[in-house]
Amino acid sequence: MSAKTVLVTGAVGEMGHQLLPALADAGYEIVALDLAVLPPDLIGYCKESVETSITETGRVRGLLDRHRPELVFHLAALLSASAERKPSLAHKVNVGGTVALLQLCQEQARATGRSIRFMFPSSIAVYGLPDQAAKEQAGAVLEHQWAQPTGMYGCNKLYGELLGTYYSNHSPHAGDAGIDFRAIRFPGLISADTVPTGGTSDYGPEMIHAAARSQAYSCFVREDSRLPFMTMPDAVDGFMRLAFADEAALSTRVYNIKAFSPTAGEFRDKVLDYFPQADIRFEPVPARQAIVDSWPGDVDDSRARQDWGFNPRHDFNGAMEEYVLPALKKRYPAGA
Ligand code: AKB
Repeated sequence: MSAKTVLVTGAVGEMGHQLLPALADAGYEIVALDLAVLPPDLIGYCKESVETSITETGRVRGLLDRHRPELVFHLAALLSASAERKPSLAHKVNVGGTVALLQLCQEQARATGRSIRFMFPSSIAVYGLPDQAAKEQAGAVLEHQWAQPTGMYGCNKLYGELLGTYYSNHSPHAGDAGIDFRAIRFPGLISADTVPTGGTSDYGPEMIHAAARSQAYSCFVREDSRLPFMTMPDAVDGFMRLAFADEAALSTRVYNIKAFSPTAGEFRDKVLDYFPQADIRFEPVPARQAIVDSWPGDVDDSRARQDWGFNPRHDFNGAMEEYVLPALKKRYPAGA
């Protein structure tokens, strides 16, 4: 049993591409699980990777039994847009997979006498603002406000938060080692290395990547639609910082974080600053617009800053100048 083993579920997703190198740099041996085959650039970080669904509890148990991880990053999930298209599958994966993994982790903690730190990527999707007026009036939403999701993904993630908090507070027998659950409600994430799929906040990164590839882009939300965002490096840095924070410093198990909150029109303007020829049109898709309108235009992340020193590197300008553009010029040398 390795002294420092981490299990990453959904390792092939957008966050996994940034998280696996960060965990390797932190000295962890990585066990990865995903439906998809791990690509060559990630497989080298792993001591074992398994192509399976998180709902295959027997295979997940086998991974845990073989490696006894002390840390889990549970990324496997269907995102918001996919969850609206396949609500039953979303519930099965996002809730069923999470419950099963929490139970397996609790069993392992009891058997080994060693607690497991369980990192859970929640989402701004857990918030539900009833209309545009309420969204504008709410401003930067605190963790205890407006947690009334209207989408399947938001319902799944809110229940995941509640379950993880329950398992952190309840061991089968008093004094047993158990689960140390910690969650972040991630905003829209901008990765220069991958293009998102299945999310509602995807319009931000999609717009940037389309411009870098000299492709026309039809934005599926209105120009005035506003959401909180951050870059993927800041998101992973924040997740790692929370994972290694002293438990005594945490005033809650669920935190907001973000870096900037532009409108889709401000995304367009920023993209045109760097890609003046970009062809960007706004053609709202009602079902996707409804989700964005129910999510907060901004979140208050003062608790994360106060409890464990969250401090993103990239503001909106920095996101483009320091992170996205240099990476896109390498990724799309012809178009960028
Ligand atoms: C989505 O758009 O579904 C995700 C999220 C904000 O959780 N990127």
